[in-house]
Amino acid sequence: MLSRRGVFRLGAVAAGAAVVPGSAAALGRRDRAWADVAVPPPFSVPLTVPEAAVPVRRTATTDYYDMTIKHAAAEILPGVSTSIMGYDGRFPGPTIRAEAGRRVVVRQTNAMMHETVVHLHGGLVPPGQDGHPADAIAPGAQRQYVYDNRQPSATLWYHDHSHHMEAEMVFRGLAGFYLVKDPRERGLGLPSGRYDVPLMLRDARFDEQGQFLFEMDDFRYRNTLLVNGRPQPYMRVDARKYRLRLLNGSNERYFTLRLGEGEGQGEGDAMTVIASDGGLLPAPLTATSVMLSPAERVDVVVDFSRYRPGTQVVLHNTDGTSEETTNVMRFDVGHRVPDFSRVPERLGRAADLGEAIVTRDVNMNLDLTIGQFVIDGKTFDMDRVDTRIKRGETEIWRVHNRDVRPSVPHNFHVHGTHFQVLDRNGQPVTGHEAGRKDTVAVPIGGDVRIKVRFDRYLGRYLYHCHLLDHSSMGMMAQAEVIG
Ligand SMILES: [Cu+2]
Repeated sequence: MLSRRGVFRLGAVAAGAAVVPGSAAALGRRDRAWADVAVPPPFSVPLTVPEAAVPVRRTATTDYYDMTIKHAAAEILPGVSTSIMGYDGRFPGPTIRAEAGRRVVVRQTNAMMHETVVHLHGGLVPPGQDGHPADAIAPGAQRQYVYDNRQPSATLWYHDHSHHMEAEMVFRGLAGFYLVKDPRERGLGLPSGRYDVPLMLRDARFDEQGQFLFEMDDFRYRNTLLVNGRPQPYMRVDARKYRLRLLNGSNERYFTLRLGEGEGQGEGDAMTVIASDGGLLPAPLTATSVMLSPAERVDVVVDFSRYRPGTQVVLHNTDGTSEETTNVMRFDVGHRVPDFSRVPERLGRAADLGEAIVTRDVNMNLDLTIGQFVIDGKTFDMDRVDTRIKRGETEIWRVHNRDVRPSVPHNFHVHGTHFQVLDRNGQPVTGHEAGRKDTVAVPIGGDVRIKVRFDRYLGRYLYHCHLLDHSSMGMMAQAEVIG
């Protein structure tokens, strides 16, 4: 049964983001009466889990994968074929499961008409493997990415990073999970196998024909929530513990996630937070809600055995402003099954980043005179180095969001390392944000201090806002790590 989705409602503002004068969002605000494609009612479509990528060859040290980046069709809305861009034509892309210390080589063939480049988000890889926009794969060409996986267990993802085009290309489907597992994690006894479930949360906008409709910065109209490419799905779960790897794969939407029966009012049910962007936390934490800005990840363990079989538990987005944007997915609790998994008191280890030697300021804002987003007054230029940083030296970066009027949220992503968030608006961060991060929310008019150190490779790494429409419109810069 399909229901016609309602027209745009005033107040359906994603993430408190601004209407930018002259932007598509501002223009669209005039009562534009368009008919959207039929979107199914919430929780009527089963969740699917992205299929695992299968190596074409395995040696003693290395797993080799072949992927083709291509235009394809996906059934996202029931009975509707939507054109997508996909890794192996999948939406989302296949999940790569990597072993720490064991090399992964991915040969990417670009079968599209556009150039593309693949970034491993959260990967501690040399600049040449990081997917810099200068390293684009031309249509018809191939590129081999070598990932050494010299990093602990973590939920990473790979996605397009094309110059000025990453927003649209990720929106159209160029994203997939990349999960690293280390021997230490194997000994912990966390839920694994089919009880370890990656969930890519994002929004989308469809036209009347059920095709993706991408307009720059029109987040207000991206009101269809997808989990692993399915609209507001349900998932049958056993009454036992699950590890849920939550990734915000949206371009611009923020999620504040709560779990509970009913309408999602009041305090959420407890989730055990075990990991952030950079990997396992030192110790598990209990949270009743988690906030994720675009590209952030959090791994939680949820024990469904505390619910009676037959209970329907909803993952709510309390940042949502309508039924469409508050109901993310539903877990339908089944029978109790034996559960030998556990969440031990000690989980991961993170190296101390030491005392900072250098302090820098990074300023992010919308420059209304040029209608572009800037960092320290400049739009991205791939031939310009914005910051030089000595390898092995610890720095504190004060990242400022200067956009108060109009108010625009931003976040901050650094390639090539994991940082520690010291504080936001002077207050220490808590929960998953206290773990190692590669992306952090920077509130309107606020600032975030992070402690950063590049230990590994020399060369150029990007830093940028991960509201991808902003980075596509210039909000990106690069650091050169020097010896
Ligand atoms: Cu931004």
